Formats: sequence, structure tokens, C-alpha cells
Amino acid sequence: MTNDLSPIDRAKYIAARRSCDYVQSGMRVGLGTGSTAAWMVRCLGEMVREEGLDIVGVPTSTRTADLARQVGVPVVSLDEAKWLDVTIDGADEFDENLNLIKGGGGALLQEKIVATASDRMVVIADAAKEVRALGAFPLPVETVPFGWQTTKALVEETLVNMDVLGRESTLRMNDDVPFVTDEGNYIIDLHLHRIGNPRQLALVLNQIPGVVENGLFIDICDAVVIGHSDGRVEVR
Ligand code: ABF
Repeated sequence: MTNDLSPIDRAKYIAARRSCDYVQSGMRVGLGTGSTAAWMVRCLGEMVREEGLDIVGVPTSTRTADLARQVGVPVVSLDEAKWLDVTIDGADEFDENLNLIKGGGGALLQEKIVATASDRMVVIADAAKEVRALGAFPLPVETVPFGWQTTKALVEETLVNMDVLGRESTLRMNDDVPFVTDEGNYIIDLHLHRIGNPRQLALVLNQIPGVVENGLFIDICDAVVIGHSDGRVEVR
């Protein structure tokens, strides 16, 4: 299976395949978003079809919901599931404390809600996602469209007193129109380069009127399954 994959896709697939070991029949499973999570959904679909795995999946985006249905994973809403046994999702960065930056795919709000409503959160990632300090990847901040420019200015003003290297922010675009999340919100990407105190920044950002959620996942991830392009997989 992995021979015809690119090295990066092989690493993602290996991590995704290993994460399915955390899933047993009877479980309610949060299904992440992104290309690594898509491999996991496909693997679970194969287990449902070929091994009779009996689970329900709660997707973290419409595109994950579409893929889950396509491969045969039964889909329910978070409110129907009420609580999840495990959520498996990708990440844009993870550090030694298993704190994450997520949201590169624009699904951070549902991802954080679902991950928080789970007994365990397992991140699957290729090795390149590991960083010594979070921030090289632009930090997504989900904002309501109303007054977004004012919100963006307030966010930038807030950064002045924070332990970050960069302070520029950009509205995420989808071609020539603003990118819109599944909830109809905008995303402002913060180009911070290095975040000295992710925990403090995550708290401060969500106090700003207009900010719905940010892509810093602090104390949420329980384990990271890391895939390497040479076939190695490790669990932290
Ligand atoms: C998703 O996985 C997002 O939060 C994150 O941006 C993405 C990582 O994408 P990929 O797995 O394609 O590298 O959960």
C-alpha cells in the first residue's frame, strides 16, 4: 500500500494506520480533519467493511463527514454521541509538551470542541510537525465576520505585550474572497514565528470580542503518533 506513496504521504499513512489500534467496537470516535486524518478515516472504513468494526464517528468538518460516509463509517452528531471515547486528529505543529497548533485546514473550532468532549485525544502527524517551540506555522484565529477588521486590529494590539517574535496578521482568503469556516466565520492567521508562552496567548486571544476560538490546543492532546517516511512509527 505505501510503496506508491510519496515519503510525506507514507509518513502520514503510517501514523494514521497505527492510530486505528486505539479504536475498538462499541467506541464513539471523533474524526479529525486534514490529509493525515483522512488516511485514518479511510483505515477505519476498511476495518468497518472488512472486520466488522462497530463504531460511530463524529466528524470535525463537512469534508470529514463526507469522507466518512463515503468509506462506510457511521456518522452521528456530537450531540447524539454526547461524549467520545477517543478523538484522532492531525496537527500543524506539536511541541514536547504535546501542545499543538491546529487549524491550517480551517476546522479548528469543531476540532477543539470534539477533542475536548473526548476521554482521549490522539494526534497523528508526520515527523516534520514536531517543533521545539510553537509558532513557525501561522496561528489561526477564528473570528465572526462582523467587524473583523476591528477584531484583527485588537488582536494585533494585544500581541504587542505578548512573548512572540512576530506581530503581523492576515485574513485567510479563498482565492479572492475571505475563507469561510463551516460555522460561517473568518480566520485571521497570526505570523508569530515563535510563541514564548502558548498557554497565556491562548487565554488572552479568546478574551478579545469577535474572537470565537484559536488554534492553540493546550493540555488537550494525550498522545502523538508520529509517522516517519522510512516506515518507523513512534508514540509519545
Ligand atoms: C487538522 O489537521 C488541522 O487542524 C491541521 O491544520 C491539519 C493538518 O493537516 P495535515 O494532516 O493535512 O498535515 O486537524
